Amino acid sequence: MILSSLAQRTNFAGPEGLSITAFRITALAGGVGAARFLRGLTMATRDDEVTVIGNTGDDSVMHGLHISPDLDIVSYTLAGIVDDAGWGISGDTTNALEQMGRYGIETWFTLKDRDIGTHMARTHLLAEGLTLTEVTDRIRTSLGIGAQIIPMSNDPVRTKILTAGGEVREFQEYFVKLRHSDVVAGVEFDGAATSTPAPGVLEAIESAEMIIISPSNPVLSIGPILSVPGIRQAIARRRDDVVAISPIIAGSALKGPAATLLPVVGAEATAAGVAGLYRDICGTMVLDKADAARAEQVEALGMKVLVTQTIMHTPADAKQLAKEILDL
Ligand code: FO1
Repeated sequence: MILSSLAQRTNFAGPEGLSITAFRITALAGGVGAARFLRGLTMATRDDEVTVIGNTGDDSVMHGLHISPDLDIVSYTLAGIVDDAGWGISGDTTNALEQMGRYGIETWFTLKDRDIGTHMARTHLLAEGLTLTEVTDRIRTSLGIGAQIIPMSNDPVRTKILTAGGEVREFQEYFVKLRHSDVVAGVEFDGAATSTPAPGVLEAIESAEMIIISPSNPVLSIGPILSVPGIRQAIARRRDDVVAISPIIAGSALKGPAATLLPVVGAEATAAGVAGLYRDICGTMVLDKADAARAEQVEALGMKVLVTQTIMHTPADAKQLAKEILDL
């Protein structure tokens, strides 16, 4: 059975007096795909029952500012202020960046004005001695978000891309500047070996009724979270209560380089390949209808399978997907 204890659920009066059952859910999340799913999840259950463990492998210092792209993407999305691009703030302007460009400074990473405010605040608070956990919580509460959002670690873990040409790239250089055009020979998580999970991460995994691995890039987004010593082991102990949504549909990712990176870590570029990477930590895989024929292959790995529509065109689609997962 997927849910460890029905007794842990709490009932509360929802809109129009409906009684809704809330679940304590912990979700592992990367950027845009995860955030869209999480918006649906917080609509399908109570947002204060959701804890998000966010990837910080993409973090970077740009122009002296500490950027945490995946934490911000999740925060802006759950706050309802995210831009249509999936990152940044809707309606934001580029005055500061244009001014920097006049001084000959590289502007390939589009930091817009209000978004810069977030990065200035984060950098300022970190310099004052707050941890990334505390800063992320300040941003989340200030934006009126009910879900908990915690970084995977307060220690610097940085994703590095090793190219077939022998270069080592910073993540955002590979992802944004070069539009993930490199042939990738390997992916490393610098600092992971000596990092520790941020406060609350292991507790959120241990106490959740269900743990969801969002439809994020398994190599670049979920990989760094699992590289923090102790996290993968803690999730493996909850395997029966873990559900992962494949970000690969019919052999392709909706966004980003997930399909080309799976073979780099020895996995097939299919939903079954994703399942293979998660087989030790995940009891149930959610496949898109387009991959129904892969269900048997995934079941052969000892996993249960839910086949449904996983493409989220609208928040209502995301809510429906979340509801089907909660109904498991
Ligand atoms: N993604 C882009 O494709 N181009 C950008 O210029 C860009 C700027 C940016 C600024 C702040 C931020 O928080 C995110 C930003 N992203 C941008 C998204 C980000 O690079 C990636 O989507 C994530 O790192 C991968 O999840």
